[in-house]
Amino acid sequence: MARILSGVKPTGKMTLGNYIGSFRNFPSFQEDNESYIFVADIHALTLPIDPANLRSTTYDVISFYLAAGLDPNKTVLFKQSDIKEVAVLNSILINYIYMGELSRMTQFKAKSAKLNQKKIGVGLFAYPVLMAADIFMYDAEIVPVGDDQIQHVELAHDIAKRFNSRYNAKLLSMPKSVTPKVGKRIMSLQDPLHKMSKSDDPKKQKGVIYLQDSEKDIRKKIMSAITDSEAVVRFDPEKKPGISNLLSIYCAMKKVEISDAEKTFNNCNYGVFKKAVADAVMEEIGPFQKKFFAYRSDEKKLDEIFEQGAIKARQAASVVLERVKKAVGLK
Ligand code: AQP
Repeated sequence: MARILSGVKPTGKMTLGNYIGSFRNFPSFQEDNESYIFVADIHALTLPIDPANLRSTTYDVISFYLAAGLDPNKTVLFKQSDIKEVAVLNSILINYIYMGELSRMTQFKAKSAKLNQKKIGVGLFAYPVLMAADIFMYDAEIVPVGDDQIQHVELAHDIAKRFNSRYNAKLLSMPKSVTPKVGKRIMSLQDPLHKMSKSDDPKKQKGVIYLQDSEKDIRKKIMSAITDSEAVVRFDPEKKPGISNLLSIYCAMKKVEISDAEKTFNNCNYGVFKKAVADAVMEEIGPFQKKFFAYRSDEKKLDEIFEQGAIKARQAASVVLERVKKAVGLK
């Protein structure tokens, strides 16, 4: 039995990348572990976001969690901003991490490069500190994430080591990330060297499968995915990024090995292969979408789940905060 923690930022329409890399995997942890899954709404403020969009997307994310199979009786489901303790822990931790460490974070470099250099928020820079606070707040040891978040979990591990050794006690958990075997980084269908992201600019949206897209749009996006001229279905992310990405999507959906899929599509043309990928996606995403819309239609029920989750999460959080406050001399 381990403590599990993960979350998703409600920053826009969720993508197939978020689904495969992240919340699709959460339910597998809830049977034999203590599982804490949250909507990272404070993290969503690290880049400009419209308030109405943030409110609505917060409900979307919890509905996706429920549709993926998370059960509020087995998993503590909550909203990050409901846990006041995390703000205090964040303010403490921020003194135990160095500017150089944060500057090296790949995600900060990628996201800040897209902004006006004079308007890069401190919140974006310090994002990994709040993420570490989220992890420590519930004594989490396992953090299921996609590939792009591994570096942040490693940093949290380093902060815990430093903090625990400074006070010579086991005050913070030492987290490890877990990523899915296939699909830990789903790439854009139009630009397969870049990650499929929910905040991709509107011109790039043809390369992004949104979980709320219609079947027609999903099929169209897959059928027009960028490939290559070799006409061989083979996994080679360097030489064949488009086909390799489609193979990852197919294997994640069908839960098969890449080598088996390569055999299945041996001698197939790309049109036939793409159709099989689209069928595999719709087989899983079609029923998932129906469940999502059913949960999403009842905001009152979703509020109740958030309220109940916050009570349980704050109980766990207050234990950790007391421990840390005493250790550093705030109590
Ligand atoms: N393309 C992806 N492939 C696999 N996993 C992915 N994740 C995101 N994109 C992919 C995983 O989804 C979880 C939640 O991500 P997040 O919303 O908290 O932030 P993110 O990693 O920054 O995701 P996006 O879609 O790129 O969001 P924006 O555009 O708002 O910054 C994480 O576990 C992530 O690894």
